[in-house]
Amino acid sequence: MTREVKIEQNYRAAQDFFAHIEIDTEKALKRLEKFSISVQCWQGDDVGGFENPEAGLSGGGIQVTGNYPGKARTIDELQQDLVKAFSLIPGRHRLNLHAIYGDFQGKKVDRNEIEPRHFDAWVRWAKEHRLGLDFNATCFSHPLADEGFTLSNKDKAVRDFWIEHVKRARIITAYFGKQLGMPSIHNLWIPDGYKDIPYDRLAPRQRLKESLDAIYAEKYHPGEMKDSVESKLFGIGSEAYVVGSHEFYLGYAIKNNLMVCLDLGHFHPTENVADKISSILLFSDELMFHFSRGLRWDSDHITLFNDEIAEVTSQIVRPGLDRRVHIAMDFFDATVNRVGAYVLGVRSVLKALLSAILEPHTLLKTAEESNNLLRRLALLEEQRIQPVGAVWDYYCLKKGVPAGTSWLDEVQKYEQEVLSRRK
Ligand code: RNT
Ligand code: ZN
Repeated sequence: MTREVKIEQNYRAAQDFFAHIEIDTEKALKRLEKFSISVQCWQGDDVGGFENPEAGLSGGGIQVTGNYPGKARTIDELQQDLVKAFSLIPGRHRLNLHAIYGDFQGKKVDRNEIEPRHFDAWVRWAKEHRLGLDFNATCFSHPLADEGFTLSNKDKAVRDFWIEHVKRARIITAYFGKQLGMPSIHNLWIPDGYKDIPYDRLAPRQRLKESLDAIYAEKYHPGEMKDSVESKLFGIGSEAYVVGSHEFYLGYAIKNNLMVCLDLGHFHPTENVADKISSILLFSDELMFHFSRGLRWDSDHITLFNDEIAEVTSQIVRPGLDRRVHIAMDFFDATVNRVGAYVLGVRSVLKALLSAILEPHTLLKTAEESNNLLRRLALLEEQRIQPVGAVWDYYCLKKGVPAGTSWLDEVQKYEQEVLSRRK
């Protein structure tokens, strides 16, 4: 029996099983297909970017470790790697760019000089591959970020430089949206904070608020561009104080009609980030996520289908918030094949979404409504061993991408034929 036939057979059995818990797997797959994940360009080259090929990541509370061979060094290489990664991920997704990934053609273009034309190579590529685009200002890895403060810097000239950068980043984002005929999201994260205990926690936040007011004074059509702001609990070199905390941005976003961006690695390790969705969305139309995996002090390990992702995806899927929650990926690991990291990370999120869609929703609701709390708990527990994998493999088969772990062979082949030749 061929593997395809086996997958089909397993799927039919799973379909029957899920029908008994009142779940239609065909409908479930149609729902899964509509999730469009924004894939981070920066896993492909360790957040290096193309401003200055010699320089790597510097400053700014994020760090990439590892030196696995074969990282992308040019736009062409990164695009080639992304095409490979997308070919192993079922569904139609998006690319999330950072401002340092422009096509600067060997010229020095400072952050306060970037223009839409520097990103035309990406727009053309996105159109060719039918991908959406999102964007991020890059407020790190720059001499004016080295002292750890950008938009909240004491020096007005430094603040103005970064305000101009973010304004331009929003112009580029709106340009993407217009070019592609669908909204593009601009996310803002800044590294500002202190390594050690501050005396004054208020003044930097006041300055950040003023800088944001200057940036977001410009309004764009939501059909072209939407904004999100990303908080953080602490970073490397900002252990004692981060200006853009969760409370800061939650307040700012709700007052100014922006989205918050919840990065799963930016909260206390035991904090339930999934629980925030149903509260925030009562006061805000939409919400953005950076799916990541926090591990001790690091916030950016490759996503896996772990308990946290399962809870978050359930909190999106159960109340039907599929269109109001935007999912972007944010991890960077340079110790493994980078293309494989993309594939593993995004597929794990899709699996979690599928598993959430395949929960016995009607049975769970009935149990809860009738106060049968033991039944509710038992149903949730049983979900752990339901044949979600059979439905997933079938989905991969239908989408023409490898099922199971057979994508690893493709990644290995690509490493031999392409990545290992990059010296
Ligand atoms: C950093 C934030 C931010 C970055 C990217 C590269 O802690 O998570 O989102 O990872 O902008
Ligand atoms: Zn993030």
